[in-house]
Amino acid sequence: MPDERMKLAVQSKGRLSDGGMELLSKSGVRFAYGRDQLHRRAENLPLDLMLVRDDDIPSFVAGGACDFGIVGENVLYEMQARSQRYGDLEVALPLGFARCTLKLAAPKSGDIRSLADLAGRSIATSYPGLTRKYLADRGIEAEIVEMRGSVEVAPRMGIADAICDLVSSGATLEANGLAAFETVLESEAVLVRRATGRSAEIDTVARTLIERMEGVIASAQTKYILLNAPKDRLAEIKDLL
Ligand code: PRT
Ligand code: ZN
Repeated sequence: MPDERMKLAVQSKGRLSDGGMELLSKSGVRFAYGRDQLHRRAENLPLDLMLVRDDDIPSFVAGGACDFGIVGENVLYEMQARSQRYGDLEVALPLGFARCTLKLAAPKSGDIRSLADLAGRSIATSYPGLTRKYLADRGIEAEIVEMRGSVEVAPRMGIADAICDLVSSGATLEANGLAAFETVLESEAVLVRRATGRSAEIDTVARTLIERMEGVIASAQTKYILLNAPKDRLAEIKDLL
């Protein structure tokens, strides 16, 4: 097809949408203003955004409705742990934002302090696939209680003995009297794609976008510092930096 456009799924509203739109903007992609809640059309690249819930992104990319998506590794690997349908998805580029950690945590006042203490106990989580696999790989048998949200209140409400949830600052755990004791997954936003089955034309557009994103990410990780200093103390300053 002569006018094929790359379709990229981005979260419509939430922690991934601002970071995703900022990265696209810094990568030089300009979008036409429009009232459409679901689509944004790039003006200077053959690229269309599809604005959706983050949980639907792996499914849209796996099914071919979109070519690429911006999603948290936590959601991507959870879907892959749940179903073979997502087996063909791969990370095209780690994006360096929306960093968080999936952690096992339990009430500070209780008797669960380590992985071994979870044997025979119950764990509330929105990540049953990842939690189940993590425990099974380590030979721990525990009951998984699946919850859609507010996982941190489960122990206090007597729903489960422990939780497995995303943590960034740790404030939510602290406010609920919980302490983390094990890291299940370190996560960041990633650009995801199918390993196979894209046209050469879409891959050319994707390569351009990925190269620009790499440039933006690399420059965000370096700092340009100007300072006045005595020459004879340069070695000392370099050590400090
Ligand atoms: O509506 P939609 O389904 O699209 O959005 P959502 O509500 O599912 O997702 P959203 O926007 O909350 O998060 C999107 C993605 O951001 C997640 O899938 C992660 O990849 C990433 N992310 C980064 C986080 C956090 N940090 C985070 N702290 N997602 C959720 N949290 C929650 C966590 O679940 C817990 O409730 O924040 C709380 C803990 O935060 P702290 O700072 O108190 O530790
Ligand atoms: Zn979601």
